[in-house]
Amino acid sequence: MPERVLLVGLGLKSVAAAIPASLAELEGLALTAGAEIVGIRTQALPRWNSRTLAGTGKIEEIAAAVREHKVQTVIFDAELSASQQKAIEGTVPAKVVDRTRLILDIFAQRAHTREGRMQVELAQLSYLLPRLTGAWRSFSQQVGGIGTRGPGEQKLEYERRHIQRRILELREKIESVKRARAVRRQARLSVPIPQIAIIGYTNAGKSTLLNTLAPSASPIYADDKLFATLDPTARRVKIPGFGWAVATDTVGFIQRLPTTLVAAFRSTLEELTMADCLLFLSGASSPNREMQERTVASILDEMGARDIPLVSAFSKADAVDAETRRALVRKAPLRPMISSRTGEGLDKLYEALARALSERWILKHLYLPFSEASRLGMIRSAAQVVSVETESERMKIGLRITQANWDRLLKRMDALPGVESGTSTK
Ligand SMILES: Nc1nc2c(ncn2[C@@H]2O[C@H](COP(=O)(O)OP(=O)(O)O)[C@@H](O)[C@H]2O)c(=O)[nH]1
Ligand SMILES: [Mg+2]
Repeated sequence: MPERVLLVGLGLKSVAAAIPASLAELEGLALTAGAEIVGIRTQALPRWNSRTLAGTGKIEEIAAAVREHKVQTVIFDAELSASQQKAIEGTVPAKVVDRTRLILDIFAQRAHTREGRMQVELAQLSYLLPRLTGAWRSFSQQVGGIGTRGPGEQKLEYERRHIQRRILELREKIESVKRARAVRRQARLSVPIPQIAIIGYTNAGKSTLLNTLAPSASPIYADDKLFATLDPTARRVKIPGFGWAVATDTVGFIQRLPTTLVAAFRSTLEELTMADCLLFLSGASSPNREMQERTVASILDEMGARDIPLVSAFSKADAVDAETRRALVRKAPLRPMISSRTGEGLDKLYEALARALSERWILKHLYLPFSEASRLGMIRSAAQVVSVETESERMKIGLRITQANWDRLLKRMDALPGVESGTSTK
């Protein structure tokens, strides 16, 4: 059962125009965290109320909405201090979560690597430390759900000094994990199927696209050990003109990412550095698109993901007006303009993905005598078998494989009698 959530958008009157865009992002984040949004309240204030951030009347209105709609959690599109949260929870009979805590919750759900989990725990504990008040504990620990998940959760019982010790310990461990990262990347080279990471800002349409490309709800090869460590959002996608790939839905970029969460965000996103291809979606009609594109490019650079083939696409083509569309096409004529809703442009997207993946995943073939047919299993663990033809005494096996895997495979096959190999063009 999704958690019943009320969103609260707040801002100063002087910048009230920014409230809706920020709220739209908060909504996307809340949905990602598993919320059912049952209401939204906003307030543009002449000045902040230092006790409860929103005005007293607004807090009472929120409390009434909470009772009426059986709201479990109220998410504020703002940062709340411990005392503000306590004061609000004094009037509003629900768990009160601020923006940072919501984002931390998503990171906790999405961090799969060891470093990612530790970075998120570190950020959670750093968030928690100044908020270790009676009110925070009693409320949040009892109810659970959004804002309380992840590795930090079981640590809440620790006293302040235990948390401080754990923070130091995490900092040290993260350093040593970082040093081991290169080794991990090496290990991934042997995976026999290419990986596509879908990246983009929250609400760009990443999850919807993944569902469109791979409509079955089942994740890839449920029983295949090779994929046991993969992100649970990974899906097998058939790319016409190429073959199979695995696409994953990465944690979304966030427009107003609190600086305290930058490290946790980066490490949660880290997995994309192991992808064979990045698929970058940006909403065709998104007002901040250019700024977002620059931010993504610079973060990819910093993460050392520059050499990974990048396919960019404009999403939600069905929702863009004709004039904006013309301008986008003029600016980036080769970039697919796609819609998960209407299916527009998906053929162009497949073509672009096939081209990008073929850079690393090349076509090769092997002739294998029937007497060596038992080697097929080994071949499949290093390559994608795209065709098998039989000739008189042997099979011609067409493969999609990385150069590194090919070299490794040949070393193991070369000693076998009757094996021949070659590069295919088509
Ligand atoms: N009009 C339109 N809306 C879309 C399309 N794809 C996704 N959306 C909507 O955009 C919102 C965000 O989509 P989602 O896939 O959750 O974005 P994510 O945060 O990048 O995973 C949802 O309300 C979707 O229904 C599309 O092709 N056209
Ligand atoms: Mg999503």
